[in-house]
Amino acid sequence: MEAGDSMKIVLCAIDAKFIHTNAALRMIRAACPFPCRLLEFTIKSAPSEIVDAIASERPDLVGFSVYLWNVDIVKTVAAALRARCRTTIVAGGPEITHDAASGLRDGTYDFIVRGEGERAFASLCEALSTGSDWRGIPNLAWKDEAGVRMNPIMPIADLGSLPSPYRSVDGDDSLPHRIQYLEWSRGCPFSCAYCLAPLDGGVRFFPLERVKEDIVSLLEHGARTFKFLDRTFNLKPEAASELLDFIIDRHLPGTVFQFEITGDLLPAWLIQRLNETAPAGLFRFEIGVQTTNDEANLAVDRKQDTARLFENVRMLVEGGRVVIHLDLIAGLPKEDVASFINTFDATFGLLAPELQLGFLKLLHGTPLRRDASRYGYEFTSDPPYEVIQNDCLSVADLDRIRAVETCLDRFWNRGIARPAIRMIQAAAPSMFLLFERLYAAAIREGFDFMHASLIDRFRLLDAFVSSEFPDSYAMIHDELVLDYLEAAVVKPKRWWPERMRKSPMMIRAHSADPSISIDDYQKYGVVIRYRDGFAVVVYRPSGKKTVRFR
Ligand code: B12
Ligand code: SF4
Repeated sequence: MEAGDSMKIVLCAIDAKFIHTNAALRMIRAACPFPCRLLEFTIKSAPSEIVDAIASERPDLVGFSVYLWNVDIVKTVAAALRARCRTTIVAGGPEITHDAASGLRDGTYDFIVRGEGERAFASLCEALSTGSDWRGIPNLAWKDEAGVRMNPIMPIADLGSLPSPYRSVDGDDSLPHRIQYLEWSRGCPFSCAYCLAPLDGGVRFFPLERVKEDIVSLLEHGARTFKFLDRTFNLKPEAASELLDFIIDRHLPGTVFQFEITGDLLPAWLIQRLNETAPAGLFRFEIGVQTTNDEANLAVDRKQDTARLFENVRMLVEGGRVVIHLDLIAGLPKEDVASFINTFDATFGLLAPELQLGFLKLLHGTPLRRDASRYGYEFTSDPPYEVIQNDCLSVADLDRIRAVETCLDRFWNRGIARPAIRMIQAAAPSMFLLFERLYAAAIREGFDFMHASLIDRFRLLDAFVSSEFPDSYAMIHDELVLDYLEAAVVKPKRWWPERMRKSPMMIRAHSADPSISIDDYQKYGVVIRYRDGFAVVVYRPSGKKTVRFR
């Protein structure tokens, strides 16, 4: 490329799955003075397909966005591209920001942009196109004869000056099917030692009005699932409430907005307001509990008022309007297996509809990775750098936690047998130990966690409950059968032995709820004994309905 020419730029995103979108490259494209072609793939795409697509654009410069989930495939693609055509290769993103030297030393990338990329990328493209000196551009790293050079990272102070990527989304047919990532703020005021957010350069906000305009524009273009990337959306509760009210006002049927919330910072008035005004299912709050062990929190510099956090979550779960997703991390320093069992049992007891049990990752750039030897950490050398063991949690302990995570994910988080599991939880001293025994029973039975059908899952649970809770089995069994019928979309196969004479039961059901015709009861109904009466689930083509009667 000659100095003065307009540059041909390709930006390449490789997402974890199709439903995700790469927000970083959309922001970078919007801020770049040259037109950029955004090519988006997933980690399942074949590297050769990605290389072909990029090379066919004959780009002067290619920008890759590098995260933990795509660092390997990006490297493969970049190396193949370098062998195939002459192009400048630039990389940025959290996985390369804190490991820039290795990406430059092996020659994969010509430039790395550390930290926020909008300004640095725009300046680099301008400098390359005019042939001017790029050595002074903040955030830029490169390699020359003297070795790797890294300019200091300068956070963008005035986020409002960055153009929005969401005002020209015409013609993007994928909008309704993918998550749209929105930003109101960047950075986090807290300093959890396992997290990258504290390194992002302090909390800064985009103007609220701009965020509202982005929402309106995306809704108009068919987007329905949104996630705010703010590390703590509720940092300014009054303004957050204003934004939530705006969304309540403007949302369309089927829209979902997700937020990361710091649970102990939620004021009671805001919870109350949401419980009164939020349409059920419109908002999903992801709340990090991580651990209830104060010593572990102290070790990772995480400030958390667990009592307050639990109280707030309880209010939200009881309110039933906002979908609550809680996160736990196994493998934090000072948390042995006994402590983790306490953390799990207490958190599960909140009965939030989603509880995600994650395993600690020792991310490049984090204080915990630097201090790893102090806590005896061993972790995978390749991404995702997951804990293998530390000085208080052995490989075997982590295997126990993994077994529990499997049951949690395959039953509770998928909404299978919720009411029955709630009854089990009320009767069990420890859900951790119970899930662990369920896992062992499943393995004995040769149960296939990945591919098990609904009927297999319920059969497993029923047999397990009959051996674990013989005294309350009858009650939990009734609940399991009804849960199963309600989970099925069309009339399902039975797995319980009891049958009843149908006709007289359907006449009784019809007197309890005459809105369904006798014919429909007979044709589409399945009747079961339920508690001290009966229940019929009617699978009419127009919709399913449950009728309880005595
Ligand atoms: C969305 C998201 C996901 C999505 C995937 C999204 C996708 N496109 O496929 C999902 C939910 C799948 C996911 C999963 C995980 N994630 Co995640 N995720 C995020 C999240 C919330 C948003 C990323 C984002 O878009 N940010 C907004 C943009 C604007 O900021 P940015 O990414 O930092 O980009 C800026 C700069 O980095 C730079 N930049 C970025 N790309 C480029 C490219 C060029 C050319 C240039 C010049 C600059 C540049 O400029 C950008 C604008 O300033 C971040 C946290 C956050 N709020 O950022 C975590 C984050 C990226 N995830 C993280 C982690 C640890 C995980 C998991 C391991 C968590 C887990 N389950 O244990 C998994 C791994 C998944 C896997 N399959 O292996 C870590 C960091 C990982 C890393 N080093 O890459 C983050 C930072 C959260 C944290 N703990 O701090 N994640
Ligand atoms: S874990 Fe959450 S609260 Fe802690 S530093 Fe990261 S984003 Fe902030």
